[in-house]
Amino acid sequence: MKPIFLSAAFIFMGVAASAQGVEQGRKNAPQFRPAWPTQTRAPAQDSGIEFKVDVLAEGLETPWGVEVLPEGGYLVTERTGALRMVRDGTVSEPITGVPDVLAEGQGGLLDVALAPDFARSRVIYLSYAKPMGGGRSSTAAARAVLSPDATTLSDVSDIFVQQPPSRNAMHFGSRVVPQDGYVFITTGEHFTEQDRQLAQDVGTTYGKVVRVLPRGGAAAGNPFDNEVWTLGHRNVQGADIHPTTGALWTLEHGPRGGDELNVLEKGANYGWPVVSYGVNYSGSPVGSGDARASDFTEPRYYWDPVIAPGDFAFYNGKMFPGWQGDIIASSLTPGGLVRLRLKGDRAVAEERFFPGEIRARDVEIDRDGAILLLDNSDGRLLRLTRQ
Ligand SMILES: [Ca+2]
Ligand SMILES: [Ca+2]
Repeated sequence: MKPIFLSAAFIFMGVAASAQGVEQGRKNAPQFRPAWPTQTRAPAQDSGIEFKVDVLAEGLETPWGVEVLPEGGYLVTERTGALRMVRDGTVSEPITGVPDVLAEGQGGLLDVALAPDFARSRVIYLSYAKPMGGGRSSTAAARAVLSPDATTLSDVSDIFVQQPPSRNAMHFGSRVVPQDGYVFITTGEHFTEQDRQLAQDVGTTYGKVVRVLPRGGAAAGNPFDNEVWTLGHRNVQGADIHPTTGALWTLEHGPRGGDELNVLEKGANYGWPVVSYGVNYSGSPVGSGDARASDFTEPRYYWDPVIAPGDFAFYNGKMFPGWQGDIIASSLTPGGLVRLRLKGDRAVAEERFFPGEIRARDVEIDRDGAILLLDNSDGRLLRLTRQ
């Protein structure tokens, strides 16, 4: 492991807490007011943490997902299609048996996650962009069994394939969150004005979070008697289970402004592409031109300008005891880590680390409470510990 050096925590005006949010520039949609004062730009907080950063692996090709193995080591996906093991300073050859992926646009091999009974079953789940013929693709998720020596996948089968396939290799999501008895998979809506409308259509799986059985098929108790759990999402690349309520929380990419933290409730509609706290990349209004409407569930937090969230975790480790239950999110733009202090389901403070220095696609908590980050631009797996 070799250490690298990143600047210390972003400190706002040198004070421990401020009534103002972190320094982040002008809003793209200043006409929108939050539904409550800390729904965006919660007061900045400096927890005084200095990280030591070790490089566990480098030279990875567009790394997208990382997972901690109970026996030590890390599984890492590369968006170009390889699943590898990082252990003791070495990066393995590609693990065989990974499904074919469409590695175009934003597509490719995406997330990797362990089944709750992995220690006994060796079952893992992958999400990926599945080639569907005719230049089309779908977000998909597969179940597989990892060999004891972590060189091979066997018994590989899809548990979810998004419908209908799209010609637009954009906005695939996707994270996989396995639970006992079912698996959550987050998706996207393939970006275009036409495709995004399907985020409101519960007969399709664009712009949805789905809940399926561990071997595929709609889970019992789903709200629409199909795979759909929630609707009205744009491009959901962050997901984790709340440590006390057991609810799935998600982070999704907004347009220009309007990245959202959502608490998922069975059957709820999160509004895209009808309402958004951001505007289209062209500057034109999204949908109705409003940020909210009574039919739609409000985000618990939003960012404008965006943080471009890769993933997040509820912090549960021992290394940073003051952060228990906080949201630790990875940011692609401006980059680095974003920490949200929560009270119930609302944010009360925000902190940033390493903006502009790491294009962080994924974040995980290591077995000892260290924070793992995948640096998407430099192909590195980083481990952050207390200095
Ligand atoms: Ca929304
Ligand atoms: Ca993650």
